[in-house]
Amino acid sequence: MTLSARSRSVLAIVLLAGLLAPGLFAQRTGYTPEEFARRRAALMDQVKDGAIILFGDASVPAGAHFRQDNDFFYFAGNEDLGAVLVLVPASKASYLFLPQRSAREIQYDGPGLLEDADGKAKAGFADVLAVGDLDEFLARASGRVAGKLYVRLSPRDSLDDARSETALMEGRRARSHYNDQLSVDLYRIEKLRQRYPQMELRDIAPAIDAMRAIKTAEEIEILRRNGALSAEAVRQAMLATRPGVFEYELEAAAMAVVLRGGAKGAAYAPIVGSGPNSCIFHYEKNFRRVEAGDVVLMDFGADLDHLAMDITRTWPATGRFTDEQREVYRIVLEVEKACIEAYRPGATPKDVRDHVARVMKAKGIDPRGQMGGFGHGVGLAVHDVPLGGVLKEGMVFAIEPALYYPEKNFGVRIEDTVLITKTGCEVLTRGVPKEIDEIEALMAGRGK
Ligand SMILES: [Mn+2]
Repeated sequence: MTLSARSRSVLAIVLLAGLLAPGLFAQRTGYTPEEFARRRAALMDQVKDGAIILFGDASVPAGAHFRQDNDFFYFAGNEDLGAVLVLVPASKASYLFLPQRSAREIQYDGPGLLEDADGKAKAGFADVLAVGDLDEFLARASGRVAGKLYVRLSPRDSLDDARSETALMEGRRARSHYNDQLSVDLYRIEKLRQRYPQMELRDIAPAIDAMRAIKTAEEIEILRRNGALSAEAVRQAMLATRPGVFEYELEAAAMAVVLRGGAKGAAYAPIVGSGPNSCIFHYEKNFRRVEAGDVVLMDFGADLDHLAMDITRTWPATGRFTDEQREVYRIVLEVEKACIEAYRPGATPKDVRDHVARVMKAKGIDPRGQMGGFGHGVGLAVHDVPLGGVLKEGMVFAIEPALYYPEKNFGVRIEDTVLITKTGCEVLTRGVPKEIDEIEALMAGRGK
């Protein structure tokens, strides 16, 4: 890494960000313990019998903040390493199992829930127990669980991969027989089958997905704040753009805003593609110097309170689109806005496509193959749980039409994250301009 130039620009931008929108940074969001207790009760109401077992993650990835397994966090609200959550619907009781740690481990990593008497009482568990006692607990509970263990048999999702994408990555990893060992999730399933051959293992993921698809009031508050924070981040990247700037400086401008706003980081590796890189869907090297005549395509969102956000904007390096860029930009923008108009409870992908087709026809615009439809859900994962074929109030979607012209060294993608409301949708990421004249006016005022 070229440390000196890079760290100097990060520092300058952090100092700059200190002057901005204090309201956005002074707020705090988060969850109450009651939120997780409500979710556990709702899952037990769906499942009714057996025991539900959810495993937390047991290790911290290298060089990163710890971020708990999504499904475990959604119900446990706990970020201790190596934790296991057990719910017993027959008695409506939930138990958290935690590893017992030495004084030295606690000295290094800080106290967890086992060491926190107040926290234990507030978290609403029937008991917090040592993870070494889990099998004894399950043996004692076997009479009450009717021979059924509900565990996650479907793949996990992660911060930036959907369940299906995790499975895809696992498949790719296993291409070589040197790498085809079972994942920790599959190992746990095998272990449960070996230890409890008399028990029937059932997949809890569909019940979890049905809940995660509809955002709660606390989640909506966090998502609104993340929408505003992530939008401000992209706006600052726009303001920092000029010919000669490095792509990574624009990443730094955005990161400074979201870190200062209390986000754990980006929800995925920030994509800052200038010129030819704007045509690479998941470009994240961000090391090119931006040239006059380029567009910059930035795809960015923060990870705030365990919820992701997803925005893409495309803007001209000089602050003025060329005629050709402007023409393509307008098509993508009109498709995106027509999608937003059509997002309301009850709408299907076909309804959205039909509306886009009608709008484009009325405006005399050839959408060049961009037809709209549904994007992807956004929540604990950037590519969140599957949301089915009909929009419902409380769902959150990213809408992301795009057109790419690699032979002309530019592509345009415009993406907003929206919350489905009673009557339509609320654009959570509206704080960053997308109209051509708004972008050009903002950039005209940015100084040289
Ligand atoms: Mn997206």
